[in-house]
Amino acid sequence: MITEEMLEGAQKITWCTGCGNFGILAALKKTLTGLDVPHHNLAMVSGIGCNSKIPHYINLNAFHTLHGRAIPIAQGVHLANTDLTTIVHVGDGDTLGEGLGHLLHAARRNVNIAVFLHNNGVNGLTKGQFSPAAPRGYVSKTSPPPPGAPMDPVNTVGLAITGGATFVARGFSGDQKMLVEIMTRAIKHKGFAVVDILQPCMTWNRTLNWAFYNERTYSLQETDHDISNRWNAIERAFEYGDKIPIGVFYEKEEPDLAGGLALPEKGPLKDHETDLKKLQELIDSMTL
Ligand SMILES: Cc1ncc(C[n+]2csc(CCOP(=O)(O)OP(=O)(O)O)c2C)c(N)n1
Ligand code: SF4
Ligand SMILES: [Mg+2]
Repeated sequence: MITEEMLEGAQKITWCTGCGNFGILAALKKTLTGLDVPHHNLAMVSGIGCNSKIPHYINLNAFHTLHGRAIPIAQGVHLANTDLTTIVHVGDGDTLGEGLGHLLHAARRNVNIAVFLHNNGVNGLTKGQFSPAAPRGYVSKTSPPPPGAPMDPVNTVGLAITGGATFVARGFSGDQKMLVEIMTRAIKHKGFAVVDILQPCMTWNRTLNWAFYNERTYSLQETDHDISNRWNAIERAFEYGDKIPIGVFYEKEEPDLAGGLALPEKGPLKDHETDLKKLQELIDSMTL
C-alpha cells in the first residue's frame, strides 16, 4: 500500500502561486494512495512544460522526457514491462501540438496507459504563447490582436474518442473529489485512457481562470449520460460554452495492444538478460 510519505517529492515546487497544477498533483497523490499497486510497480512519464516537472515533485519511478514524446516513451515502458502501471503527465502545448500524432496512434492501438493532460490553454513554461487549446481570440506575443488566436481550440475529449481511446474523461483541478475518482478509473481501465484536466494558468491565460471554470463546469454523471454510447459521448464533448461537462464521457472494453502482440520468445524485455558490458560499449560508442 502506498502512503503519502512514500510519495513525498525530493525537490522544491516552483509552480506559480495559485497554479492549477497543485490541484492535479494533490489529486494524483490521493489517487495513488488509494490504489492496490506496489510503489515499485508504478511508472510515470512526462514531457516538457510546467506540468511535466511533476516527476520532481512526487517520488515515483519516472522519466522526464522530451516535449511531445512522452506517449511513445510510455508505450515502450509499458511493453517492456507490462507488470508496471504506467501513467503519463503532459501539457496541451505538448500533446495537442507536436505530440498530437502520438496521441492518436496510441489511441488506435489501445495501449494500456493513462494519459493525464494538464490543459491550461497556453504554453506556460515558454511564457504564454497560444497553444492548440487556447480559445479563439486569446492574445499573446505569438497571437497579437486583432484577432488574437485565429482559430478554435482542439477539443481533446472529442479527438480522443474519435481516435479510438477506450476511456475518455474531463476533470477540473478545482474539483478534487471528482478528479480523484476519474484518475482512479483511468488508471484501472485496461486500455488507452485520456483525461483532459482543466487547469488554470494564473500567470498567462487570464481568460481560463478559476472563476471561468467554477461558473461553467457541471458533472456529467449527475445527468442521464450513457458512457457506453460513443455518439452521445461525442455530442457531449462538443458542448463547450456557457456549460462545460466534466466527468467520464466514454468507456469501452476492447483488446489492448500488449494483449494482441506476439511477444519475443524470451517474453517481455524485462525478462531478458542484460549484458551490462555490451550495453556500456554501446553507450560509449555514442559518446562524443
Ligand atoms: C522538441 C521541443 N519543441 C519545443 C520545445 C519548447 N517548449 C518547451 S515547453 C513548451 C510549451 C509547453 O506548453 P505545455 O505543453 O502546454 O505545458 P505547460 O507549460 O503549459 O504546462 C515548448 C514549446 C522543446 N523544449 N522541445
Ligand atoms: S506559468 Fe502558468 S502553468 Fe506555469 S507554473 Fe505558472 S501558473 Fe502554472
Ligand atoms: Mg499548457
